[in-house]
Amino acid sequence: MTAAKEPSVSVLLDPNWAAGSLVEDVRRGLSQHPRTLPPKWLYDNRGSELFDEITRLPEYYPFNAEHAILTEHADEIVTASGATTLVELGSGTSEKTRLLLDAFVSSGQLTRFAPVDVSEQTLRDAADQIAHRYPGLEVAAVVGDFTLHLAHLPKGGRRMVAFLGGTIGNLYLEERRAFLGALADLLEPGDSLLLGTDLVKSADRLIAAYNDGAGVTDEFIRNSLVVLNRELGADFDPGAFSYIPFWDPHMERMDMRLRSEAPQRVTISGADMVLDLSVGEEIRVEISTKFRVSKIASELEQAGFGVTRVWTDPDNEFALTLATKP
Ligand code: AVJ
Repeated sequence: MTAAKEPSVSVLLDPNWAAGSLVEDVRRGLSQHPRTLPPKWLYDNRGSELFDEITRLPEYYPFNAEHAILTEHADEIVTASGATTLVELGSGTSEKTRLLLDAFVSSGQLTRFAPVDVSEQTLRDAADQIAHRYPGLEVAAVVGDFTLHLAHLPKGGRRMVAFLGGTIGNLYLEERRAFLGALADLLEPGDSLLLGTDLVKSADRLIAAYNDGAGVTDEFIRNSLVVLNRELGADFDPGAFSYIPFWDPHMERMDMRLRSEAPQRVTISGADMVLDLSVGEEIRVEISTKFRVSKIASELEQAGFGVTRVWTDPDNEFALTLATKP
């Protein structure tokens, strides 16, 4: 038996969010129409806990659908990738990744796991657990933003970059294009991307998944205001907003907003902003784009990947695509 190695953790994100890109993001986003907050700032410690709770909600099918694909096909994915290093972007608790790691470990081909996430505590906990569960595996965690810190991903070996959960759906088309293009540029021939995407389905099922009966998603989205209050000394009253999730059939995406229930003035001192919100005015906190298999393939090919294989769950709710750098 090899003893568990301590995971290494590199911190690329300033632990003081207000000193980093949060201020810029907030200034830019809140002066747009509709006013917008980038979803990555949802994942403070509380937000990461709430998201973890979301994955256990009966209505939140994407987690279970992707889990089913990995349970069924992890061995094929591992073999098709031929990877010796697994990088995971937006790894969170890396819960589903264990299915991949199990298959990798039994194949004997994996030597290194590099999870990347903005939430430092969640990442440290996940890295510790994984290092203990897979002794002999080198765990090199990165506290960073996958849209900014791609150049710092570990190099060498054959890499598979897993980007699971449908998180790519949080990005707008232009952002997806930039992200996939940058990723394709820095990968070496033979490296691959395992991309999880939620698929277009009935509006009822989608809305239920983002408007759960227990109100966890509402609290998760509302937590964005708590983050701004704490990090930027803002004075949002989260209770003065209501949570409005809706399906945009034209853009084929869920759109999650907070609506001001009263005329209110909000001061965000750390961003030097005063917002006058009218009754009914909305702040978009997150989008979650849903895909068709043909659209995934064309976006990947435009970025410079070749599609190696696509797996879906039996109900066709979710897809995992393995795309390879030629
Ligand atoms: C983590 C981005 C994949 O879009 O489904 C869940 C986040 N937001 N419920 C998603 C989320 C509200 C989730 N992703």
